[in-house]
Amino acid sequence: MSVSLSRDGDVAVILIDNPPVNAASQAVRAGVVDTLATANADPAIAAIVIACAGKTFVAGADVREFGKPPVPPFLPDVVLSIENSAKPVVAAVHGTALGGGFEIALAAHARIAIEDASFGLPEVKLGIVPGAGGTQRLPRLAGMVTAIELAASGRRISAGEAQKLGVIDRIAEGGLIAAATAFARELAGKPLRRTGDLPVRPFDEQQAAAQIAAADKKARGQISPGEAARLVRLAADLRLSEGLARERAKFLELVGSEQAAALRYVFAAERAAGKIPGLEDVAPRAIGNVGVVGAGLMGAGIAVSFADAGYSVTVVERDQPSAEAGRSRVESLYDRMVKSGRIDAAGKAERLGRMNFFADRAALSGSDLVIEAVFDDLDVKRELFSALSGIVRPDAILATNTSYLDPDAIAEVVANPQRFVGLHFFSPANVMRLVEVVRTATVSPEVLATGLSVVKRLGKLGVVSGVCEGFIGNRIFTVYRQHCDFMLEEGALPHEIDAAMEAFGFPMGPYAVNDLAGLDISWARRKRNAATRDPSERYVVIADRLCEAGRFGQKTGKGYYSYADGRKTVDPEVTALIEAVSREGGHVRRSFGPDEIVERIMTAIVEEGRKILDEGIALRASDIDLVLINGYGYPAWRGGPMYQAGLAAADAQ
Ligand code: T1G
Repeated sequence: MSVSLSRDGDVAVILIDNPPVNAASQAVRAGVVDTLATANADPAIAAIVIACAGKTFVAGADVREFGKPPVPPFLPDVVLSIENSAKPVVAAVHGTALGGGFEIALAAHARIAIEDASFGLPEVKLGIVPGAGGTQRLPRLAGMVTAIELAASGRRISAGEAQKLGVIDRIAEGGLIAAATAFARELAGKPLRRTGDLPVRPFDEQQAAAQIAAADKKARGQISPGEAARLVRLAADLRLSEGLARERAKFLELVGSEQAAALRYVFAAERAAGKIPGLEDVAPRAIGNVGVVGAGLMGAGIAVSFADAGYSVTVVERDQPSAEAGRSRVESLYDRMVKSGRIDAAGKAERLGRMNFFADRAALSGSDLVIEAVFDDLDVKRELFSALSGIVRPDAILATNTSYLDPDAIAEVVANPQRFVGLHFFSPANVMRLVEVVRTATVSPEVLATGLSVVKRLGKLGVVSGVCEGFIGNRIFTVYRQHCDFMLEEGALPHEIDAAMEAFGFPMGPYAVNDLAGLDISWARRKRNAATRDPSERYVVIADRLCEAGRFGQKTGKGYYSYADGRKTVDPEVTALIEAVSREGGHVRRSFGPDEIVERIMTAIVEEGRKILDEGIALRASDIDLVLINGYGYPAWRGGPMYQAGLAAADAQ
């Protein structure tokens, strides 16, 4: 039974039970309509509670029904039957009330939740808009400007924020169902407050318009965020029925769109990424204390990620001044979060309270997992892991964050190398979702499963990669950059390539990214590898020439672009240098249009992706797309290069 009805005196409790996330499947929708009708027809019932069993309130429409012919009752009708119930309906929320789940709660006459419940309209992340009243009811409770931002971003809000906004009425102290039942009983016999009848409170037109414009700009070519924002704005101008009709029409239009299909693929790909053949029955180990060696930019970001997820964190640096510098780097990360409103001062103190900073590696002796983010040099890493082997417990997991070194060469110095794994974070580590979980030759299934489980608890996306130079992401990004440099030699200019890739949907073009990261880092690597470079391979010297001229990017005020007075501008010196290198290479320069630039790059990426699949470095093509989306800003609403080449559709079903 997906939906059951029980009675607690004069209150009916409708309980939805559709594991794993109580998605609003057809059976759930029909069950809610039937039990609601039964409760309304029962003279002994004065009020109604809608609640869910299992780990969460309804987490949305059943995404597995998308792309199939819709079967009634449709969710908007279910939601209307709740709002039009003659008896008060209280939504009792735990876990995540998302999408259609939130819309069910919004249509109830009151809402009560437990402290750690959350609410959101993530439909835009699936390339659609809320389709069961969310765009019309949320502004009637939360206010116009907030509702626009929430619908366009898909952001989740906590029960506390929801209560502050007036979206929920109470936070349950003690048992949720009991509290909801008592609340429903209080409402019995009183006039019903129907959300749809509430007016939209006066709001600042300019702020609303600015939020809508921001939604379009931030979407970088994705349609749904701006459409959701504009639907919310309509709630102030139209009657509820008209607004609902407009919302439904837009939902039906977008649900069949290419962008929605691509984003559903990405949703399925993310869930497939965590399913590793052979690990189905392997239980990950419980991890309590995490040691982080190195508190530079990367190490500090990693330490913050673990503290944010509730782990206790032991940070170790080489000496006391460095440990103090690491602590202040972490504090400044938290100060920025407090400033942005992401956490409050108490949240900062709570997280910092979970972190300790030392200058002595012996402090790691009690850690369950130790990860390092020290200088990416093999000798430095080998010395560290050899020392750690004698400090941590024999079963403590040891992880390297290396980007380019061979983890198996590090594993050689690790006692019990089956407990050694790669966890390759992307910078800034406390922001970027992607972590490549690198499967070394010796890692045990339990440690690999634990690595994936830890990454998931960090709220990040773990993708398993085999061992090769650069793993999945940097290996593909290296090829991407090579082909950009080839085009520079053949006639294109940095700003043309950047403009083409930004129009395609990347937040930044490759040359602007390089100037931001600094050209000197990869220059040092190229110089380290110069002796072993294959002379038959085409090598472009443009970047070396820029570095030789001291043009390291933003940090030196000039790189591929110049940054005089902080503005990025095309630099004729760079154009002249590129033309000189072209002449030296005997190239006849020609112009490149944006479509050819994108086509050339995508072809190269897909070609490298095929090799990565053939070599078994990636388990499935959709993993490659996830790495590019979550590590390099590839626009998710396009699905990914492998998806677009028709190589991944089947992988992530
Ligand atoms: N429908 C069907 N299955 C779902 C699902 C959904 N909405 N959400 C999750 N699952 C499955 C998932 O595939 C996996 O299955 C299992 O549940 C655990 O998921 C009209 C139209 C709820 C926060 O976008 O954000 O409502 O792989 O690994 O990490 O306006 O799932 O085990 O077989 O992610 O604990 C809007 C999407 C839909 C929410 C739980 N709702 N889901 O995270 O578990 S559109 C969403 C999530 C909509 C209305 C519109 C997360 C979660 P399997 P999981 P988790």
